[in-house]
Amino acid sequence: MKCILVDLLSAPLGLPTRRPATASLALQMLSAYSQRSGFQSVIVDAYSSGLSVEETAKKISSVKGPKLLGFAVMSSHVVSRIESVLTLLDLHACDIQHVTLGGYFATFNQDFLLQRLGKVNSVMRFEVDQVFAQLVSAVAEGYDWKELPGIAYREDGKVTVSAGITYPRNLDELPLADRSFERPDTNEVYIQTSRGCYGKCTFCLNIMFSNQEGMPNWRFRSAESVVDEIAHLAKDRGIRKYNIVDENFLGGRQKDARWRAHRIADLLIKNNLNIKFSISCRANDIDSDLLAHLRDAGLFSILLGIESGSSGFLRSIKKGTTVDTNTAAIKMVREAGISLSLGFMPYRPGTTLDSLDAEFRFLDSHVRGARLSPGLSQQLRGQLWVYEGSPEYHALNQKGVRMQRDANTRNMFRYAECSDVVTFRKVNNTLLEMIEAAATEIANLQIPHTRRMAYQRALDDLALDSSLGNLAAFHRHSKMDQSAFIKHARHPLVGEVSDVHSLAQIENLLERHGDSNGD
Ligand code: B12
Ligand code: SF4
Repeated sequence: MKCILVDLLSAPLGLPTRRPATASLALQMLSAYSQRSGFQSVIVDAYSSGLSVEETAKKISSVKGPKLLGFAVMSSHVVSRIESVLTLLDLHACDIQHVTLGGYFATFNQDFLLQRLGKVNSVMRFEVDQVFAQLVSAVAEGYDWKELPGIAYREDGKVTVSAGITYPRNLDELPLADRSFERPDTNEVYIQTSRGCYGKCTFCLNIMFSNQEGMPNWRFRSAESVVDEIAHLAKDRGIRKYNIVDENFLGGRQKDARWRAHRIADLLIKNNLNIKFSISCRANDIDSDLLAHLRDAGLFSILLGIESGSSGFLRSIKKGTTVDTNTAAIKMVREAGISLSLGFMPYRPGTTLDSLDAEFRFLDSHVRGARLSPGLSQQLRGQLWVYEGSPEYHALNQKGVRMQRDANTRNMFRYAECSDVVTFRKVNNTLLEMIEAAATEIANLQIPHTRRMAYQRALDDLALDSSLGNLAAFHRHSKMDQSAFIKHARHPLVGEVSDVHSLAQIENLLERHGDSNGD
């Protein structure tokens, strides 16, 4: 029995998603586990290689012998593609004996998926590392896979979910990701060093996924295991850039978590690996010493869930940080010369023009001129997504906020917004999207890095200035004539960006408006 694991090309959700550097880490980990259990596996990485539905189906059918076919379902966007691939495949002729799905979206939407995709036999929920290998073995040997924990399937016309969830407690016991299907020229990979988070943010899907009763809410690999994997990839394959996918790399302020982070830095430096890596963490967990140590070991970018400049909102989402902690963290990251990525959501239930103004001003005061990745326009249009079943979803329900299932994403809910905000947002986001399009063009320019950074900062300033300017204009016009605002909202420079058709024009434009200052 072979397993074929497929990651399909997906369309982005509101935010631009570049094609990933490599195949899904989840599939690489499942592949490694099934190989350890004695099964061969093949990863069809349609997403990062840009394969069409037809090419994907062709590749699947070219694998010989009895097979179990698995699709990664990270978001709803791949569902119609999975449907198309399955329509093209004659499962019987291809000797595919079982089709399964797994991943974030699959975990919370088993009923929808099993009802819509008739050729799918099962949905594997939550972290299924060991259970996936057990499914492959059950299908190969013909024993009852429906007894496996956390598996959903159709029975008597209904969707049934088997009891239990098995989570790996000790991540060092998991086999290392199978990277044999990565393109040989890959210079950037995803890597996981921990799972879960001790936070209690009411909107967070990650903790609904990774934190289960009876399990520590943050599980981690040892520093030695992490650095051994990196050392192997750096020395044998020359890979220089590592995107650490952990929700919370630092894991908290307790001794063992901090010790691990320092130890990872020590080992990276001692091994002289000369790599770069990015992390996500909470603002209240960083300090200057740790940041400097990690930076010296190669840390180049941090994603901080700042979310807002309003203490009331931070309290309401149970962020567990204050505005002061957040601003101190931003300052430390800037001073350390590390690139900053912000989780920020000015648009949320209850947003008003005044709250937007306060949020934009927060960005103006604390991140203008910072080395941001991605650019500021994404923070200026950030939105709180309400996931079905999250504490935020229940809280809004209790408050009687009107919510509606989002047809596109399915497990997210839209909430009523004030009409002024809806109008403002529509116009301002259009302008911000134009800026993002210009930023994408600049990212592809063959120019020195420092020049690219200067351009990026100029666009960030532009995004901020336009948003603040538009908001002020909207305040002036909204009561009188909203259509006048829509017509006049264009910041002159943004108007120019939208007319830009060539890269040379972008260069000229930004030069005329000056490179930005900043750190
Ligand atoms: C890295 C990442 C990406 C990368 C993926 C690169 C790649 N080649 O895989 C990029 C940037 C491309 C990306 C894109 C998107 N992402 Co993303 N991403 C992540 C992130 C940070 C890590 C995922 C990861 O690798 N985890 C490590 C692996 C080992 O864990 P895992 O994926 O959970 O896999 C386990 C199980 O889920 C299961 N499993 C997973 N796949 C499969 C498949 C089968 C067959 C089986 C049986 C089991 C199984 O087994 C694995 C082992 O236990 C997560 C957040 C997080 N910290 O987890 C968000 C996250 C998964 N992404 C999310 C979203 C929304 C998106 C986008 C829609 C964003 C966009 N703007 O377009 C797209 C959709 C992509 C798609 N194909 O559908 C959401 C999903 C929310 C939801 N759907 O309910 C998350 C949770 C972030 C968030 N909190 O909002 N993403
Ligand atoms: S800090 Fe991040 S990962 Fe942790 S609970 Fe909050 S949103 Fe989720």
